[in-house]
Amino acid sequence: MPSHPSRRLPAALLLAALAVLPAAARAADLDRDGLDDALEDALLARFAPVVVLAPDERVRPASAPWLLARAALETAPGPPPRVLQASALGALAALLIPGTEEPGARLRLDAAAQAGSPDPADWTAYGHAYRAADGGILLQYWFLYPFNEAFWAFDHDGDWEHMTVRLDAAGRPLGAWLARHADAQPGPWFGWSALRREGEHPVVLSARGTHASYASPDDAPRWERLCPEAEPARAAAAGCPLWRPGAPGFGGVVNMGERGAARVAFLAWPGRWGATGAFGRDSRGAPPPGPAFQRGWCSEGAPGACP
Ligand SMILES: [Ca+2]
Ligand SMILES: [Ca+2]
Repeated sequence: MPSHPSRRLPAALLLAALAVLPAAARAADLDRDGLDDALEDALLARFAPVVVLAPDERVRPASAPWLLARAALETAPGPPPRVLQASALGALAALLIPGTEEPGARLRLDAAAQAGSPDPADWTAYGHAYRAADGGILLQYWFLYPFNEAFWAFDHDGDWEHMTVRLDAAGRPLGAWLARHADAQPGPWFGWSALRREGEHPVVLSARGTHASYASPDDAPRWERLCPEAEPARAAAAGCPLWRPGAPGFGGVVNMGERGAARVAFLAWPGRWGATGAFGRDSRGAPPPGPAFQRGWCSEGAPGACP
């Protein structure tokens, strides 16, 4: 047993925190990054990817509220620390349980939650739009899979993955970086013409279990298992589930805002998104923190682009 208490406050606290923000989200630049939020939202929807899952994928995507409703929040180890984040989530949690606002805090997922949601209506892509260093705009799409299930030595809860679409100063798409494993800040580059597309939506393949992003079956190392087809109709015919985030029946594209001015409360929470690491063991280090605390968060951004 860990020496620090695990208390269950899943839906009650965390979802209450999530509900705090929408009324304020009507401001033109709520996330204070200098970009009009309506423009951010429109661009994120316009260029959202089509994600092709492996035919035998056992860990499906989820939304943050779906996962938080199926997890306990554990305090950080060590003496009661000071509050580091003043997010709605951190502030609310700190009122109730000192230590939950710390980077060492973490979620503990219900065992059944590791498989993700069987309902595509829960599959939500999380957007992050910000100014690029070259004057364009960058559109990140973060995908939440509750578990990385590949090789036991590398498994962990909280498998946040991402890709980044690059627009030039005129708003034209130039290409995308696809994050995969250690190459995730922002990952290998693919020009727009090198990406398969469905309209203006780039198509990416999500590797089985690891959920790393690839442009085509040939793009992946041999140890990864992908859908053998990247063209959506052929992929569907091959039994590969398709995830079109903004299309009817799916969970949408949610703009998270910026870490210092979040539009969803969970973004500013610095803790880790799970408690299980390699070989199924309890781990404080293997499960990653949320998107805004990963090194790829503001890749290629202009100075001060991500407040
Ligand atoms: Ca903004
Ligand atoms: Ca933004």
